[in-house]
Amino acid sequence: MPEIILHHYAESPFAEKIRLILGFKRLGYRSVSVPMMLPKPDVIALTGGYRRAPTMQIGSDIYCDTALIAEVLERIRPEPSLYPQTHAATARILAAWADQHWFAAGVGFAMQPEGFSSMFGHYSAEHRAAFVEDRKAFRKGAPRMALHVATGLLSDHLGQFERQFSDRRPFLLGSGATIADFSFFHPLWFIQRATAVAGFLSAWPSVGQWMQRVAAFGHGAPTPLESSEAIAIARKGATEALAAESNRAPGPCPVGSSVTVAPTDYGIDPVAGELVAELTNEWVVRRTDSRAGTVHVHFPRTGYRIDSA
Ligand SMILES: N[C@@H](CCC(=O)N[C@@H](CS)C(=O)NCC(=O)O)C(=O)O
Repeated sequence: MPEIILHHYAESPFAEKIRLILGFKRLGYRSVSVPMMLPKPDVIALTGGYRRAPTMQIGSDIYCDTALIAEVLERIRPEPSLYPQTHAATARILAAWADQHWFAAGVGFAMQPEGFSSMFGHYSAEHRAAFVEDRKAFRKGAPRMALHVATGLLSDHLGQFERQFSDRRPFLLGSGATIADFSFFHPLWFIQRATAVAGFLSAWPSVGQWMQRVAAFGHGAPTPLESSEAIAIARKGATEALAAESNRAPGPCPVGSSVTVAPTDYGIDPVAGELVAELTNEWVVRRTDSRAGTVHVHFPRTGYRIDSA
């Protein structure tokens, strides 16, 4: 079993998605606590520019984006599956929709002024102001979902889930949890943490019970690790063997060329390096860092762009 290192912070909804998947799969992992805003020098040493949370590290391989991290965890521990054959496509596509639009609605709702104060009230005024500035720059150019739009979307879809749960299914797609449950859960978890506005969710009690079932998966078995130790592990570790030819899917840039890869939605800081593999839904970029040594940074293709450098 490879040693899994999760770089994350407590308040991050996407990190909560992965912590719960680690619990669902009953996996142990090393837990590195990262800052919730820039500067993040130890994260950047590993990724080369990608600053979003969480990231996952195995030796000298760094995996960006929870969609890819979930696929890698499935490879490591196939059972219980996040993508059971009967729902494999539906669950993945629902999860992708939720990570984009349901997340935007969850943040739009939770971050209304009272929600923001209840979630971040324990931080100093300076920390709160710095956080607001950090997120403005992070989301520059990305549309923000207005509160009334977020409230309308959440209310409509939560009502639909509530009615569907009347058939007593325990999870969104039936008897077992899938990736869709984790992706629909984490934006609602974010709302729960904004205690001043969390009462909104009580209108949908069956959804609340489903949330308890998902939360009950827990967070797996973390043991703490310093970020400097994670960098040392990357420096002396090995990268995983690249996937077989049969799994490869040529894209716009030739393997071996210098490229940049960046998210297409927000936090669009590019990572530069040599493209070493193009898989069906994964790009692998090799880069060398003065502290972390030579690493392979992995991205999903969906939601990311690649350009010749
Ligand atoms: N599509 C990405 C989204 C990740 C994301 O937006 N993470 C948030 C935290 S929940 C983030 O990085 N915020 C800025 C930061 O933490 O620096 C994924 O699935 O991993």
